[in-house]
Amino acid sequence: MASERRVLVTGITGQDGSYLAELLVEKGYHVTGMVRRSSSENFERIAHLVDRIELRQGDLLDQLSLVNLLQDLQPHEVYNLAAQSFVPTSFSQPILTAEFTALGVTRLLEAIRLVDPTIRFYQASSSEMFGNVPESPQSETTPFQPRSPYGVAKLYGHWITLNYRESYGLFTCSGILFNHESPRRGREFVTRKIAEGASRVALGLAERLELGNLDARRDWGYAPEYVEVMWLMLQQERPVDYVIGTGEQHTTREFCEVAFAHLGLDYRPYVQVAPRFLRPAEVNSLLADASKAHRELDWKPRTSFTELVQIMVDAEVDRLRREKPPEGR
Ligand code: NAP
Ligand code: F7E
Repeated sequence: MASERRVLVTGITGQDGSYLAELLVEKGYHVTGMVRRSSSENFERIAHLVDRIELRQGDLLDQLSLVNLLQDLQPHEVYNLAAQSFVPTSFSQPILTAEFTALGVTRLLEAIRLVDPTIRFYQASSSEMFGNVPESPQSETTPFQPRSPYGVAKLYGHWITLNYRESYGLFTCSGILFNHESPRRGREFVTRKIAEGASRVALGLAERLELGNLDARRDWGYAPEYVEVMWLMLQQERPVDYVIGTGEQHTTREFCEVAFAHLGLDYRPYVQVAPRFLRPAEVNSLLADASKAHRELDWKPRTSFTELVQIMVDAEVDRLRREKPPEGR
């Protein structure tokens, strides 16, 4: 249909991609997700959506696959959520991280410039770009000082997005999103790891949980609310970048405290620090000043920290109960 809005989402198999696809389907878009070829399918997070979206192969490492996709689909909007997004892996695989997370953005922007410069583009920027923060809270004007190859790669993606706006007049936006979590979070990230670990202890499936830095402070929000802002940014008259977060900060220790308490336990006997989970360089403290988004996009987070932890723990308990073999087997 000529009037149908078409959208391409990279990273659709990830946490945010799955929530964004749900939102865009609800809004009536024709949603195409770009997936990379793998020997086995990895569609767990979008299994409930596969009959309502289209999946097409492409890879941020392969320029021609991006050009062909845009030529075939002629999307009105592109959301670039694909990345190597795990900070510790960026220390062990810094070059691959740069290829995906940094250069991948330029490949996509070049494809847009070549195929259709009217396409609106969203780039998934990150609070990790702030790194060693010079001021707190962090807003759109806070200087960047990244502390990981991931943060450096994201900063490249951020600047190139802005440069294509200024140099070629493309409608490109960066959302500088602080940590956002959900039951669909990858299991290696600390919130999901704590939710799963605490649930395992409570169900008698584990005796302890090993973590790294318990004093790191993060501004954690609820992922389904954060994808709303990605869409909102592309509906504005002009392309503008925004910081998105809750404005509230908690330590990983507090996350443990609330998660175990929700299960009727004191976290202290169960949580141990294991040096292998410490990073070569740590971002100690992140806190968002999202007042510009409140003002201009009328966006505010709705789920509190305690509610977020409880949503994640409840989901883990349910999942583990479903997976647990019946008694006597
Ligand atoms: P995620 O769950 O790790 O998902 C990453 C996605 O990228 C997956 O779909 C993955 O596909 C895809 N991908 C990786 N390399 C690719 C490549 N070479 N070509 C095509 N696709 C590739 O990440 P997320 O938490 O949803 O985050 C979404 C985006 O926001 C990421 O760019 C992340 O860096 C950024 N971000 C996240 C947060 C947060 O707190 N979640 C905060 C700020 C920014 P496979 O399934 O094939 O691996
Ligand atoms: O770590 C500490 C760790 O891996 C959070 C990504 O989505 O958000 C995410 O990056 C904090 C860090 O997320 C463990 O040292 C302690 O201080 O959950 P994380 P992250 O590194 O903040 C940003 C905004 C992104 O853009 C990224 O893509 O928790 N921590 N113990 C631990 N972290 C992990 N993973 N595992 C531990 O055992």
